[in-house]
Amino acid sequence: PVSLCGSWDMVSNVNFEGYMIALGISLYTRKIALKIKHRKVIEQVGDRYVVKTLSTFRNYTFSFRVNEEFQEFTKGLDDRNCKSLVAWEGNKLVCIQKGEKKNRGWAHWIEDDKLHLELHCEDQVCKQVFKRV
Ligand code: RET
Repeated sequence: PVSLCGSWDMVSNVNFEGYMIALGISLYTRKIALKIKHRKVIEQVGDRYVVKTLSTFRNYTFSFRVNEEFQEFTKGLDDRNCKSLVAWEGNKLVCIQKGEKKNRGWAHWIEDDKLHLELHCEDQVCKQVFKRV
């Protein structure tokens, strides 16, 4: 598939609020998080991916190997521990985040030169689109 690597700037963000509420993120953090644009920086170092979500408010970075379960602590988001697993499903890079929250995970793919990210938790789905910087 097309490489996800590079720097990407947010162009749209649908139902981020619903997703954050499902995660139990505080009103204070939600108010700020809703107003800011995120930049996604995806790097590949050997067989390891590093994904950075950068903003003027807070950053969140994690890294993983595809098909290898890892311990994820969602520091600065909802501060939970997950057992996460990322795998390719066709052209989508799909993550399942097992933990306290049901049906939690995300998927990344490229469509029309844009980076798409769908985040889900419980019954909420957030859809984000990014363009190359
Ligand atoms: C920000 C700002 C502080 C509050 C919240 C944030 C959410 C970040 C999220 C990042 C997800 C990244 C994923 C990347 C996959 O490749 C923007 C750090 C809640 C939800 C899943």
